[in-house]
Amino acid sequence: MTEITQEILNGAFPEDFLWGGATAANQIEGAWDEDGRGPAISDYAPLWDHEAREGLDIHSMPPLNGVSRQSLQDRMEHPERYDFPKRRGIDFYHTYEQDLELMAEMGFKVFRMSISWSRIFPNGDDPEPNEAGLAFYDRVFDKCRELGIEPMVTLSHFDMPLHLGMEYDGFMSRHTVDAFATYCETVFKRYKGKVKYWMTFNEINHVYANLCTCNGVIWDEPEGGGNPYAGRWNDKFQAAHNMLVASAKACILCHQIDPDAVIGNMLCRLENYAESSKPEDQLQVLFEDHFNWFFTDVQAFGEYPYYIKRFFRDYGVDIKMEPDDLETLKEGTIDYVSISYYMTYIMRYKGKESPEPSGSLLTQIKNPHLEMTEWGWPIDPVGLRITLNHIYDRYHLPIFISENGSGIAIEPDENGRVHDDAHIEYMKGHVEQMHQAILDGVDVFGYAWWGPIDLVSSGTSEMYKRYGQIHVDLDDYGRGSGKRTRAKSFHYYKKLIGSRGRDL
Ligand code: BGP
Repeated sequence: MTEITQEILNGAFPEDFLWGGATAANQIEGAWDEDGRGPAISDYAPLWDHEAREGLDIHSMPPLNGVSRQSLQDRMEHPERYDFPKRRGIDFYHTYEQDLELMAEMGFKVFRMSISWSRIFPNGDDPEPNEAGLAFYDRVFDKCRELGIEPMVTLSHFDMPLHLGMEYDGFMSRHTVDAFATYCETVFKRYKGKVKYWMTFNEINHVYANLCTCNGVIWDEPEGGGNPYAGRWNDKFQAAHNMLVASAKACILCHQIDPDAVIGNMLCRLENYAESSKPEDQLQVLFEDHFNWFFTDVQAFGEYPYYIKRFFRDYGVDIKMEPDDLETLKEGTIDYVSISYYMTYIMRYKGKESPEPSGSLLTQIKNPHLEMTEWGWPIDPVGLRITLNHIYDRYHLPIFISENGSGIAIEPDENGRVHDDAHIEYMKGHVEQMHQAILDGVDVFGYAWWGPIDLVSSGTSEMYKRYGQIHVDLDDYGRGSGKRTRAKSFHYYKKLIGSRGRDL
């Protein structure tokens, strides 16, 4: 619980506040087949090329990273037809020292990153871990510690060993739950004392609805084409249940192995507004909220919430559980809540008495009061304050903002300078509102900007969608020197951290 001191009343953030940035292995590391790493599904995420994107209605994009078995097989058999930027990342596997030094120069207290599961277990379920993979993360954590940066580690961030997807349908199978638990046990033991903050599945609510690379569920395309992910609520919630059990097992193991460590969830937080004051629009907000809260409710309270039962009944969802699953969920609750927050959403009544989640994470209805990013994401700093209050009110757990930021298309000018004012504006607005939430009494203990160093977009595999305070000279096709440049926002964030948030 944050004590509201005079300093905080005067605009400062708590002294031990964790300022920093967030990344994911599959978006930065590259070195996809080095040192014994096994292939991951994310290695096969192709690039959305610009021309296709120009004429594209952003709302009609297929599910994030969703792959059918046929398209995955095509990618594996014909790699020459595709470009796979996630295989290259930004070469962090080789540049991590220099990159972390730049983050330390900005004053980072925390660096959120993920472990690539297939570096540790190349097939996901090998009898022994891969020592070279384990050693890589030792080097990264040691470097973080040397620089005074706390590593915060996501166990699974849109990433799954290919073998578990192809052979077991990922988290549709309990085999994957066991494999995940073994992987967690291995890394908790190995990095005990080096890593204090863990989190389980990145944006678990995102993963289940859109079935992306993280849960490994790969489905056949329906006869005559179409979206293999549409409907299928029973399968989706079966995989979701298995992931929730896997997440709870990770929490239990973490607490057993390292009592000094803490472990959280990661929720893609959707703050929903009603389009009008019509009661039905408010009802739609309630429905959507339930789907957004659902995963965190299970992870924080250790049980299935009341409202999901109606959805299960109406949509014929009948989850198969192992005898001790409910106990595992009860025992394996989280220590803190972590969220990604990018935007808010407008809800209009869909005319159904029973809720069905939209399955889309892009807002369908434009909010006339908000500006949008170049990628059509509404910018809503006040929404962050509202959302932090809602979360704290519901869970009474400390909150870490594990992602916030805005992607912009920006390149250095002729003098090599990167004038990314839009990043600064975005950060300023959100940090201001985060401070208001702290004054409201919300226990927020850290803030990680998404992509402090430019990285490959998870949604589109572009480099062109840049978030970084550190610009990386690489284009979507991996062309460029890879040179790192301090953008204008680098100096801004450094001043902000140095002044404990006072110098906005
Ligand atoms: C979140 C993911 C991140 C990240 C971010 C920005 O959903 O957890 O991995 O990529 O969104 O999205 P994008 O890369 O599509 O701009």
